[in-house]
Amino acid sequence: MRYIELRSDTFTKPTPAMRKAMADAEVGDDQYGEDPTVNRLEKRASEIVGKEAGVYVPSGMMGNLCGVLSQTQRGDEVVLGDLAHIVQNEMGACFVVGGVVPRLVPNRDGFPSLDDLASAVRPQGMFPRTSLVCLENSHNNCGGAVITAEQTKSIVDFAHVRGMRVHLDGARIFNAAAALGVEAKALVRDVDTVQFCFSKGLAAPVGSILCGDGETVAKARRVRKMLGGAMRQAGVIAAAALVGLEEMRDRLVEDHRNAQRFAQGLAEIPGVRIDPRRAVTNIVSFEIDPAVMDAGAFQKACAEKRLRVSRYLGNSPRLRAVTHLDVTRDDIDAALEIARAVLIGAPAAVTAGR
Ligand code: TLP
Repeated sequence: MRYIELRSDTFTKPTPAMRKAMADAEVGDDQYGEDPTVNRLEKRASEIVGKEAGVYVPSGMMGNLCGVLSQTQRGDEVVLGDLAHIVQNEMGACFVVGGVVPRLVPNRDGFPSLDDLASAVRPQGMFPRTSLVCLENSHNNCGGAVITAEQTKSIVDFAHVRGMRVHLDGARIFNAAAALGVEAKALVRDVDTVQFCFSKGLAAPVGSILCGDGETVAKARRVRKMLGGAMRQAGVIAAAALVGLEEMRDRLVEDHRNAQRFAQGLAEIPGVRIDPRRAVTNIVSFEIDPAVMDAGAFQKACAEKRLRVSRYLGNSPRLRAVTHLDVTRDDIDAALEIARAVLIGAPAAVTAGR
């Protein structure tokens, strides 16, 4: 019996079309710029998001690292929302490896307010230089919240007049675009760099890309190599990413419908705390009333019934369910049955050994 896998959209398996494309991929040495499939992916991906150039990287984390390190110097400050994936989930890589200092502002529904930003930017003089602002769309740790092109522009305008650049962690930018009913291009038009992932909703097995102007991407290519990430016959994996890019964007709305169905179903289960209106993309964030059951115990009991959900930030009371290609509407209904059975069968305040 299979699991209903809602821990992440990173769990998708390559489709038959992806496997065929991988088997047939034309390859070369990417470090010499001679892998035709990687070159095609970089060209097509940058075209789709309306940027001049792109560099294929093994992971979203490396995309963020390349984006941040190619636009900052050691000792610079980088303004980030306190719930940003870069801050919470990336081992502090930008700060440790890049030597930049995080200047955190509160995340308000997925993006920092202009007032918070204004107070984060240092006056010139004996202070660190604030050179970069990072945004995230959709926002993982804010339950898949999205920011509009106008909201993005207001932050970018603010940053640019102060000489700062803006990097967007767009790991799930196509989910944000689908939720807002706009092209991804519109959402990234104003930012200087954007990284997005092929390995999440687009269902490819490996890889992300950093896109931006030619000069910044050329710098990022050097950063990628410094990080140990220049690749050789990467066309084998880039081929699957190309299939994801062309075939998966239009179906993300289905994942969003499933997420909404799950959120609404959860809202009807006593003991679940959720506002289904906030599930606008493929991420559902919810809590279990601790008087009914501890979040860890709920997660464990669900897993025993073959439903897997994840826990935000390792051990927070918030749980996360992510829909994707390998989750059907029937799976969602079955998942709701499991959640209901676990909670209704729960003796008061069950706690899991952590
Ligand atoms: N996020 C993963 C986990 O790390 C939490 C997931 O399952 O959602 N930016 C954002 C907004 C992300 O959600 C992720 C992955 C990344 C960057 C990093 O991508 P990878 O895992 O490819 O390095």
